[in-house]
Amino acid sequence: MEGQAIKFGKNMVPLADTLAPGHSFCIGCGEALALKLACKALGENVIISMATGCAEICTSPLPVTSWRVPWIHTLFENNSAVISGVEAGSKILMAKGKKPQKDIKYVAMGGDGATSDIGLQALSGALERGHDFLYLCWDNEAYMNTGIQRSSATPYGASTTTAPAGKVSIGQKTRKKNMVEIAAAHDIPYAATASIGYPFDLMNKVKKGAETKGPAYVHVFVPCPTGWRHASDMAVELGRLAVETGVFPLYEVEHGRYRMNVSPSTLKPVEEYLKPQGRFRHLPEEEIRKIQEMVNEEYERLKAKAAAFPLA
Ligand SMILES: Cc1ncc(C[n+]2csc(CCOP(=O)(O)OP(=O)(O)O)c2C)c(N)n1
Ligand code: SF4
Repeated sequence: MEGQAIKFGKNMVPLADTLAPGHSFCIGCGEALALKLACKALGENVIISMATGCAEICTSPLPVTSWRVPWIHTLFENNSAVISGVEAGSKILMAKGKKPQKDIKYVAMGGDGATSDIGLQALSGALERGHDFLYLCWDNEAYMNTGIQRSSATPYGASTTTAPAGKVSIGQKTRKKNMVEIAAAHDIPYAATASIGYPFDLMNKVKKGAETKGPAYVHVFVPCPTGWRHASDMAVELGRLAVETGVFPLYEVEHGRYRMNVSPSTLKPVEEYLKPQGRFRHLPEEEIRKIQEMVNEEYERLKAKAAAFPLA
């Protein structure tokens, strides 16, 4: 099945299905959809290391597993160190003429907590050493697996169990850490954002990242009905609205040069994205206005960088 695909409109969908049906993700989970799409794009010749989190727990409840490819469960802290070792070790074996001989892709995956907080040091080390691997971050904007605790990727104003909205607080008071810029600051050959609202763009970026020689990083936006308190049929729509409002722009960075992939002539009001989500429902008008200003400012900054340092 490796390499085979079927036509869907003007796009091709890989037949590879290395994540078997049968898992325990919540109904309507955006992370489950992103994982399925990424696995299709990655194909069969892949070794995956995965930090603890929803994607790990929901695909490997012992004694069963959904994985049809070599897959390693790692700690948060050592995910990128583990894939570095797998890549370096198997390349030495191949140089000595031993199996595996195929063109294997090395992929590490983790949630936003695993990536932007606890696993950041090992990830930075692996990017800096220049290992030939792809890192995929599933960004549902909190530590969801253990009960919706805030992470450094939780956006301003969101209510979580450890930064709850109430009489004395509006919820998260800090701004979302920009992981793509941190990855790109290592001057790696490929860094990008993707969203489940744009599934073909997502698959293309995962494929491109996996085929890049050297380190690649793709940050994937995955709405979470349980943690964001949105309807279970809204994950894909919110994945689109985040892009259309400028909350989560789609772009690529190659050695410091930028390309915006979707740039609407006018952005939709941020309120359209915030309103369907229970985690933002407490926000008064002035806070929504403040979020709109933050989004406008960050979007303009990104556009300026893309204009000043464009990708050919
Ligand atoms: C060092 C460490 N701290 C805490 C935990 C407990 N823990 C397991 S899964 C998890 C949440 C993972 O969150 P994230 O990485 O954002 O992925 P998600 O579940 O949201 O997909 C936590 C805190 C742990 N396993 N290791
Ligand atoms: S908590 Fe959120 S990310 Fe985790 S399985 Fe449920 S919907 Fe998916």
